[in-house]
Amino acid sequence: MTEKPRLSNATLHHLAKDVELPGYDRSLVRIGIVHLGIGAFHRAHQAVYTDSVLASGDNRWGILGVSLRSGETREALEPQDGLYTVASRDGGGDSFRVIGSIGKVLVAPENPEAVLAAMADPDVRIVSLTVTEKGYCYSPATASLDEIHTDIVHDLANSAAPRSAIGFIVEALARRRANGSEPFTLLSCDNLPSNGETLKRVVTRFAELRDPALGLYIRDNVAFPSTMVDRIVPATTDADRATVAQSTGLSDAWPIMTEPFTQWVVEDHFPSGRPVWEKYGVTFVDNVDAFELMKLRLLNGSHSTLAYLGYLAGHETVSDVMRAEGFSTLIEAMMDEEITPTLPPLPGFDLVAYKTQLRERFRNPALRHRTWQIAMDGSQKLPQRLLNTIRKRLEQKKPFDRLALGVAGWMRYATGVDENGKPIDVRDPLANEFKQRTAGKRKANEIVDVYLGLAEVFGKDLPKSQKFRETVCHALERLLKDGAATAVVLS
Ligand code: CS2
Repeated sequence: MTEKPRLSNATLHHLAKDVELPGYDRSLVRIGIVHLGIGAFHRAHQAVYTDSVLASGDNRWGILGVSLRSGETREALEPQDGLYTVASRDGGGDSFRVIGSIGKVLVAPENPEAVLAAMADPDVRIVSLTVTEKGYCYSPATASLDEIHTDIVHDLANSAAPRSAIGFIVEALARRRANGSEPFTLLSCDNLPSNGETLKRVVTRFAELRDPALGLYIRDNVAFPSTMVDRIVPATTDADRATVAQSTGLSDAWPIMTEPFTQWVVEDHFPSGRPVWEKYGVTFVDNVDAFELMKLRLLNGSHSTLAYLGYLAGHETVSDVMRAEGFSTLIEAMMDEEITPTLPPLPGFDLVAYKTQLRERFRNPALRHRTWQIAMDGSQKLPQRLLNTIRKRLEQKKPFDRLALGVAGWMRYATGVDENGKPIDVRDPLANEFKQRTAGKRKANEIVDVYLGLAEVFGKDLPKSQKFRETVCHALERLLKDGAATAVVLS
């Protein structure tokens, strides 16, 4: 195969005819949004909606992306003038769209001052975030700032050269306040319940620790709308790069592979203005909580369960897991019998169709979404995906055996050794802790006790619940005795 020219402003005319293009003059676009955490998810989701707004002629909402860790995204996108391809795939085929909404990418550790200067620019009206659960530097069980987190300790002592998203936000807001410019609106797009409120809690606390007056100013003057975001975005592979080059005619160092489905529900509280995202499919509501709980519990709760049990049963991708015996039945019963009765009502919303569609999305044969990818950071994900649902079931005095099997699957996975005795590459801020604490433990009750000692994950209540302990122990016993594949079939 001959090497295709690289995607850039100058090569757009080489693109295959059916590729959708940013149909606007990119040189006229001004930066109005700074996005922290410019990973694949943002580029598959918010940046696509914003591209449509720019194409409508409103050029105030260009995005400046910030990587808080490595320079990989900048290295991929800079030679491409910020352009990249989004491939939407399902069994019916692929469609390709080149997105132009990202104007520039900064790498925070290289030049924190440049990031702060961008965030302090009065033209910037929104700072959005996809920094993953651990980027909030909080304790997952309580969702309040982890005041002894190394990045938080560092940022409190070095306000002009922060490392964490929280440190950047507070310093930028302090500068805007000192300059007399309006604060920006903060838009959390991570999978956390009441993500706006959570962000407000950690940001305000951090500011208060710096200066109580700044904490009060932020509490009273900055908007933190909550959002529910949804699109499944597997990590890009070299095979994906080859498909994109072949199909579009241009090579792209970091295209995004995703599904056709996309959803964004946002609380409409943007005192400094916002793009007309509603024209392009975004739903604006007064309160997003019911949508967020529905998505976190049904989609992400099922996803994590499929990931841990599926990985242990030897499956590489979610669609492989959905095809294996017993998994689809398990997930359907878990959704209908154990999760749905915990959800607040959403009048007029067709929950049955939503759940059917979710399972179809998990089955999408064109997406290679690895169980290992979803299994990452379980300690940060479990509370909102499975444990809060279980809390509700305990309150209702109803069974939760399938949810408990998901939790036991995580415990088994996080020991770091698979069912064939091979090591698992567990990615989690607490990975070493799991390994050390579970080493040499063989019995289900001993392993469960070790995990229940992690108050930052299980809180203070669950370890005290006899019912919780027993149900998880029973599930883990089955996993240890029969293996995940059989335990799922028998569940
Ligand atoms: C997944 C999510 O990786 C994970 O943990 O469950 O990223 C999921 O694909 C998205 O939330 C879908 O919107």
